[in-house]
Amino acid sequence: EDGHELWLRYRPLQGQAMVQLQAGARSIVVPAQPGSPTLRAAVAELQRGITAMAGREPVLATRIAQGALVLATPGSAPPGVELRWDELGREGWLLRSTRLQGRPVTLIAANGEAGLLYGSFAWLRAAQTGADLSRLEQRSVPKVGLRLLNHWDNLDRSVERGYAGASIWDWWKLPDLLDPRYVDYARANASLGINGTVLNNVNAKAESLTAPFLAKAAALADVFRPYGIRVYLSARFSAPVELGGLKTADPLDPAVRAWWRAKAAEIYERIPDFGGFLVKANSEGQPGPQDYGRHHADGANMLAEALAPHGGVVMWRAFVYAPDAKDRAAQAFAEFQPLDGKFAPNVIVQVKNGPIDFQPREPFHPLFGAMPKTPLALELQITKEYLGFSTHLVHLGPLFEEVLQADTGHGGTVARVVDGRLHGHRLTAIAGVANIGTDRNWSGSQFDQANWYAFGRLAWDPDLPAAAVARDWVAQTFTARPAARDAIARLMLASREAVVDYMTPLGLHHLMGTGHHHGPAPWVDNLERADWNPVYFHRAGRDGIGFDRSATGSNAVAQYAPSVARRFGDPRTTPPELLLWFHHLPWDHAMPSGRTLWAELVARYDRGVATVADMRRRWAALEPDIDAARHAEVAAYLAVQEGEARWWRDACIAYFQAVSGLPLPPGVRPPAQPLEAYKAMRFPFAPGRGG
Ligand code: BDP
Repeated sequence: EDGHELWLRYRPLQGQAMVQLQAGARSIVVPAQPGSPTLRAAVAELQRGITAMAGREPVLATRIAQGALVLATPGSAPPGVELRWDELGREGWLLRSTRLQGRPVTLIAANGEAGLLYGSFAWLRAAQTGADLSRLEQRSVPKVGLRLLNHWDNLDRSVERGYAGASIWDWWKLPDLLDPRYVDYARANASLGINGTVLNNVNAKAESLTAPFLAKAAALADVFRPYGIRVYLSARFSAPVELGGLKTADPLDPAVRAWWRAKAAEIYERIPDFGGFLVKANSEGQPGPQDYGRHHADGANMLAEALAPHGGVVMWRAFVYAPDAKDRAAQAFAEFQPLDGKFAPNVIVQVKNGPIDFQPREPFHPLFGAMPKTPLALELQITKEYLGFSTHLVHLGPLFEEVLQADTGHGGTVARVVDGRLHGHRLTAIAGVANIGTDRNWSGSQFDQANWYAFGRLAWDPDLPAAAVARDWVAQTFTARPAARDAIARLMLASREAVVDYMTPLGLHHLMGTGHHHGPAPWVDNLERADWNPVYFHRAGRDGIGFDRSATGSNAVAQYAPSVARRFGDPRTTPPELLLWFHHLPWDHAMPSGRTLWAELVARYDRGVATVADMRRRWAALEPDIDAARHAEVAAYLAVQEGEARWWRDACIAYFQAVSGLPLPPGVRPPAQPLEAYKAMRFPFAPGRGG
């Protein structure tokens, strides 16, 4: 066991579960033989899973027999199948234990083959997680239309913010060599319902749009198609200049528009179901429409016009901030909100979960709910750039859940904005920045697989409880025995709050080391741009700590709906978790716990370290339940994490003590080293920048 099989391990079932499985999956009845590639993928997965879990291969049949798994669509359903097909939508599925022709069978029903594939994976999940297979009645329809991974993979196979080895796309050998991993990648994604993938980094090279690279992308698209996954590309806005030899990339220039139309036609020639473009423009030095005095909608609409005849979409990112902005957190709203209603119908504006940048905790982005005329996609980061890379066990399910369930104050949660229900949009999307690489375990650590998994499940249904998703993952990945399963899931669910505590408690943010974002560096104040410096974000001094985003400060809080702005605008009603995000407060500010702000800050750092120490103990106790190699790997990483949690705690306390001039609260352990020692640490080879 090295984690390579992800959650699709299909280990033999035990006891009653085995008896049920053998009785309920004797044969697979399919609508047509040999069927389309998607149907074949579904059947192959069922055969693989059942053979491995039940110890014998199910027969493929066209006639109903006792214990059959019957794959049915409206056109192919055997007589006697009665269900409300319209409730299943295009990709939804139904699992039902029933009787057909007097024989007990299990129905896997869907309107199309993608739904049959998802339903087959759902049935396998039910088997792996210990569901009663003789009494199944489950139905699920995805709430979000486009469920995408965003790979920040470069053409030289480095991965920006990747901590799991090199890019799995072997561009050099494509299109001639198709690594078998591509199929496993597609299986894993299809098992979660992910139906699209952006192959290349948002900091894009124009070369990805040249004929040789399009041939490579087309080869991947051919592998993924049977699994319901479409390929997308990040597009560099200045490509018409760099590739086309034009003098400008001005979106209003007819020659530029013609270039993109021709490029789109060329892409669809090779990839008929190409999904569209993801664009990072006028952000962190990337070219964009503002270079020509145009705004984001001009740029997005030009690309949308080129893709529209082919059915493609533009995902235009809202991650922008200017060096002179008085508050970086307010910039995206200021640039994008006024453009509501100006985007073409096939444009989705893709917004990060929070207004800064994938921090351990941020409030939800104020654009959610504030652009009713524009479809907004939620962008989450699965790779743990700011959360301890792949050496820290931080389960992101609760982070994703927190943003999805946040009430925007505009009449619904972020989930309701993103799934289109709040404002009646049919074009809907969720994107996750992938954590996948060439490591045997795919994600850099065993537990980081769970972040990929949680993303996929929540993209399909943003209202799933993170705790239930974590339990499913554990059951499929480690063990379905309830006691051990629940113990592991509890450990995962506590881990997100732990990282917040030991890195950036009480709403602090962006205290990480320069560039690579490894380790604590709250003292950094000398970077070229003010809004890259940790001191810009925490604003600690003798007088207190925190970024005043209330009416007395930057007033970024006013970008939220009035009810939310009122709550976050007053320190008395701001949840402690976000206090220093919105307020600058004196060190002796009284906290709900009865402690001063300074004592509370120290207590939270201590709590973070203590939680990690506890996670380590709990993991050690699970040794009998887990195979040796994976147990040892996780244990080694937890030891690293505990050491680094202490380092974070010590360095931050040493620094904040120096700027506040306050003594440590009574009984608190002093930092292990003097502040200067932490400041002197260097990590030139920390991973993740990748070009
Ligand atoms: C930041 C990363 C940077 C990305 C950028 C983005 O540090 O590498 O290019 O986000 O999302 O989090 O474009």
